[in-house]
Amino acid sequence: MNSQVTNPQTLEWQALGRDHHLPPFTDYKALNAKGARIITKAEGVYVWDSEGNKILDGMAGLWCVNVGYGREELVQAATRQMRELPFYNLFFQTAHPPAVELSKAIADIAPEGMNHVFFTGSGSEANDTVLRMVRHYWAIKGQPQKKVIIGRWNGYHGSTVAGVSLGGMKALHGQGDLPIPGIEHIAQPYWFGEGGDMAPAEFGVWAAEQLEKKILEVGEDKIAAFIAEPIQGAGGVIVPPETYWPKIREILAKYDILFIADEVICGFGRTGEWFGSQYYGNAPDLMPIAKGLTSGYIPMGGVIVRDEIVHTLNEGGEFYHGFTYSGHPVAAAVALENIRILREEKIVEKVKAETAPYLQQRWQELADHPLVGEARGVGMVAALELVKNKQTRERYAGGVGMQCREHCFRNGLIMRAVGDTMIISPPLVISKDEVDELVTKARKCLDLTLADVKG
Ligand code: PXG
Repeated sequence: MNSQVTNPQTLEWQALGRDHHLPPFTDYKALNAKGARIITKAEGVYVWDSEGNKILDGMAGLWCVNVGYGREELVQAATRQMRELPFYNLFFQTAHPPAVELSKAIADIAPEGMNHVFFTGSGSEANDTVLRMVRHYWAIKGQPQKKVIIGRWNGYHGSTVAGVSLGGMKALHGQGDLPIPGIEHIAQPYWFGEGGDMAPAEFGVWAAEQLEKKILEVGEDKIAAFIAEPIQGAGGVIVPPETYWPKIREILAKYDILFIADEVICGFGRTGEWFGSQYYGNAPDLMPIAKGLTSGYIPMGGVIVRDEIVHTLNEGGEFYHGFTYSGHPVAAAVALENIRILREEKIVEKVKAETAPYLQQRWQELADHPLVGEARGVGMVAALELVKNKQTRERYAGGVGMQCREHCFRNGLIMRAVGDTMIISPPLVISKDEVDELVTKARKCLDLTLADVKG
């Protein structure tokens, strides 16, 4: 990117980054060779870089800016709260209005029977909380041997020790000697990548049956919980075949284990329902949340907990767990205002009735592109599988996803690449005109990528 730099400040910021900053999920040597793209401001569904380029943010930041950029109400909410009470902790039998009022606001939109929230600073901390909470729950119930948590290969639950362990990304496991003991993984419901000769419906049942197989292998008496994202996000927007969740529900009903639905991406309207679990008709016991909770304006996460678990925790004495910033008053005030905006502007309803059907219809048009093996999506998330051969699903050797992503950036669109799966998750407030712009730019970048490989 240095070759296109015209603003001397860009070079300065890149140098500061190179000399002092260790950014997350980054190959430092590779980044330092070219310099980071510097994002300086944002409004609506657009961000601007330090070179003045206006870019449509097809990823809502990092799956989180649900109400879009530039919402003055959120700025005001944070400012008011900083003046009134910038910090107080919730340890040692204290509370403050934003934390308890936010708990109620979340209970109002959460599935039936989920009326309490434990707050954290992030989605990763939410999953660390979940791990300790479910093991503590079974210990209180006199079954301390129920410790094992079953996750899925290629699931993503964060970057802390528990998050990486619960997640099923082998590259992450390879750094830091993870997973920790007591975590098992089963196949993901990724038909396009792993369905082989099975039809999607058949593969969905097969993938769900892996849960029962694992339960029987490990022993129900040793299993604390099953954790899954309703739709895998970071793994590549993996929308399970329609048969998957009904079969999982059937299996969960047979065994005495808890169900954790990681709603960090699917929560707060992404699917056109408040939570992905509601979209699929699932009834989890615990739901880690983050991202869309504050639309990313300020860090905050949490775990929404089913009443029965809360009743048990009530009998267990002190739960020795919490973070300095659990329920931080400024974050809670922003989250409250964010939920108020989502509700009053009927943003989730609008996604369901208007913009998501439109986005999905326009997205499907990309399926006719020679590079696209599958176009899929739900609500405001979608994916394209880039292939060499549409029939056999054969990929290009060496991959084309990163090339496509680069073309997108250069042409004013942020679309992510997970291998050769291109993914989007735009702000929920994207208009139909902006959807048109997104799809037009995506097609142009597919053309440019195809031209590269045809050379
Ligand atoms: N659960 C899920 C389902 C997530 O997507 C986390 C937990 C962890 O949240 P925090 O707030 O600790 O980051 C996430 C985060 C990507 C990407 O590459 C996705 C996430 C984070 C960073 C990168 O798509 N999701």
